[in-house]
Amino acid sequence: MDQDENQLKMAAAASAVRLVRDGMIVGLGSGSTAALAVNRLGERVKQGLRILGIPTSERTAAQAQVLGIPLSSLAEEPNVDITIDGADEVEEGNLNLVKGLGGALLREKIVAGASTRLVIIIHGSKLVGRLGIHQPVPVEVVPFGWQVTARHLSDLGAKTTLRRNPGGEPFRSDGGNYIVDCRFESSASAAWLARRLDHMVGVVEHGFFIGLTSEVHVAESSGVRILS
Ligand code: DER
Repeated sequence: MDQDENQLKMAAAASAVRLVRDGMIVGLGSGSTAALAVNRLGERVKQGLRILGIPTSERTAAQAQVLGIPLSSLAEEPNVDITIDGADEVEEGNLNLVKGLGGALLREKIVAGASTRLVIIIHGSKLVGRLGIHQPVPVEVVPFGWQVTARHLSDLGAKTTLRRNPGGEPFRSDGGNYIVDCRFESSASAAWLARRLDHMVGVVEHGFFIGLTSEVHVAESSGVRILS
């Protein structure tokens, strides 16, 4: 990552973390931009901020523990005040998202859905006119019969690739599932595709986040713009 991009990610992260107040239950996102927000929250906790974090991945949980951020779970705290997370693409106009290139989409979506306020932090190049054109849409699938599920995804118009680790074995999510990255070449809308994926057998969850976002903090060289 170049220095400029990192600076932008830090600016977006800092802008969102300013919204966190004493006593809040805070969803902790996953990915490199969310990790910068977790770092900033860790600094504020050291200065006396009292929060409980709900991590969206094992990696984020480990990071928060090292930083001394007290953690809880949705079992104990089912109502999350604010979640700060990154995104792979944000559609201008409706703030629908594609998430999951980091592989944590299922827990991210569960925490997002339990949150009063979902704040997305990105740099400007992630704003798009239409979702799924530049990045594939990650779809988390049950390993059993994944080839059949991939065929259903192809029938929906996707060019599918099973995500693999550098060693060649299939990538597994924190939940032990596979991820099929889908490039949709049809002109179908994200909302329509999301509804079809919601009902596809073998699909655990997909990376379209429709109607969940409260606001997006977009860092650009001119400053941080807030879209809501
Ligand atoms: O949702 C995700 O998995 C994403 O990859 C996301 O949070 C963005 O990650 P990034 O900040 O590392 O680009």
